[in-house]
Amino acid sequence: MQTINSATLNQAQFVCSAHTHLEWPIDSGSEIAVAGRSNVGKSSAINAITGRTGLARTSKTPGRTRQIVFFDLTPDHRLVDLPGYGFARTSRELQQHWQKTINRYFSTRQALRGLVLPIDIRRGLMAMDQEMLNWCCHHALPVHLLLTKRDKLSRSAAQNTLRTVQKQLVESPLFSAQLFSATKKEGVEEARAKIVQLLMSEPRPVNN
Ligand SMILES: Nc1nc2c(ncn2[C@@H]2O[C@H](COP(=O)(O)OP(=O)(O)OP(=O)(O)O)[C@@H](O)[C@H]2O)c(=O)[nH]1
Ligand SMILES: [Mg+2]
Repeated sequence: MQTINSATLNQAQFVCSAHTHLEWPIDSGSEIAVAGRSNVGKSSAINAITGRTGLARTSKTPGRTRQIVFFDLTPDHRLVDLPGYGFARTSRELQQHWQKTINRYFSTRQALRGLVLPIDIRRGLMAMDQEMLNWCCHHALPVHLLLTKRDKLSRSAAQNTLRTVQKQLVESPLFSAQLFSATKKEGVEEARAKIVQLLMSEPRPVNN
């Protein structure tokens, strides 16, 4: 597999927006998914991290990303933008469809090496984030938390929240956290380095 570095992330290119698993790219190489609550700044984080304004679609309206969106970095490496969880106004039918699709993605995707989990720094870890972390812990999937919208808090308040979240994380080498602001481009290099490290890590055991 090709070696990569932070600059590789600038090569991100849209591949496809998949409504069902039949549209997913072939499960080879390695990929990192960005998942988290609706409207926390997942798509904005992808744009900041790839240095490509407008690559992933962002919106003030929660629930904007409704499909699994795949971006190629190289023929062997991808970034994946997942629909936000916890968006109540989606129809029950669509919620169930998404639940199933995302479960399938997490439990079968061999290429998946880790998760970037943005959380809104003003809210901290919420119940659904905890559920996600428990699941990842159980399945030995590394998670890197981005405490997004850092610019909405003072520096000292942001540092306090980071310390609180770090204490809440299960003491596991699988989990890490950092401050992040897509608007101020803060924490971008740290996030890029982490993503590259995860993309180059060994695959986890997956039951197909
Ligand atoms: N102040 C500030 N606003 C941000 C930041 N990141 C995202 N936002 C804003 O938060 C809103 C949601 O951003 P998105 O990136 O679309 O969030 P998302 O998590 O992809 O949303 P869904 O796909 O709808 O779940 C937009 O209005 C962004 O401009 C940030 O670092 N600072
Ligand atoms: Mg989005």
